[in-house]
Amino acid sequence: MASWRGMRLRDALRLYVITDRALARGRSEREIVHQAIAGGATAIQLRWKTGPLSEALRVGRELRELCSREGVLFVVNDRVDLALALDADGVHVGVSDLPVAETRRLVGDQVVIGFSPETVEQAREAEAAGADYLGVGPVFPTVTKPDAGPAVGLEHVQRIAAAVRIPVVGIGGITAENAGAVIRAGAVGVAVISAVVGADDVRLAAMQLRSVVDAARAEQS
Ligand code: 3NM
Repeated sequence: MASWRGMRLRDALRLYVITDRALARGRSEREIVHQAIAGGATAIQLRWKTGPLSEALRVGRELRELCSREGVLFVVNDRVDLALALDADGVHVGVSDLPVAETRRLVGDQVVIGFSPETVEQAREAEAAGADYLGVGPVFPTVTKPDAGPAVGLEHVQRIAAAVRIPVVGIGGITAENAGAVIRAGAVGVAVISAVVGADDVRLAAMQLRSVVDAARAEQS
């Protein structure tokens, strides 16, 4: 598979669904991701915060296979080692992970690097260091990531999107009701956990979000 870096990344970031075992109500990551892709998810992120890495590797292999089969971008959160072991398409790092430049040195020039900046300055630095996209949030209040801090709002998405050339996705508290506003603020897509992973019907939730994002993107172009 050719690298996802470059122009096709903008389309791959439209609906970015992040796994969370605690919100899945007993459903496996594989089941959630299968349904999310069926509903139109364009990117999947394995987010593994607790539990043995051997289990992350097992689950990651399942998701890697599903994403490859469906032509969906597969990203690993935080862990460069896990991303490499899984032959992931991308790795997503934050301000307390390995810096973007070191991550780029480790993963080579084919792997997509996502970064979560807190400031416009960090966004510019990450772009210069080789990040391919930025995750900006929490756009709206969220209880899913207690340490994410207060909501930064749509204006912050707008400021960062205007300051860089790489694509931006909004994250945090995003639902089908507010996703259009995130796109209109300059994001190419939305990253969600609870709106999809926590939904009764994961496929339907993904379909609804995807159609809102696509409609808002069509308005912008
Ligand atoms: N990162 P939900 S907010 C994983 O602001 C994550 O960087 C955030 O979950 C950030 O869609 C967040 O349920 C949680 O609000 C997103």
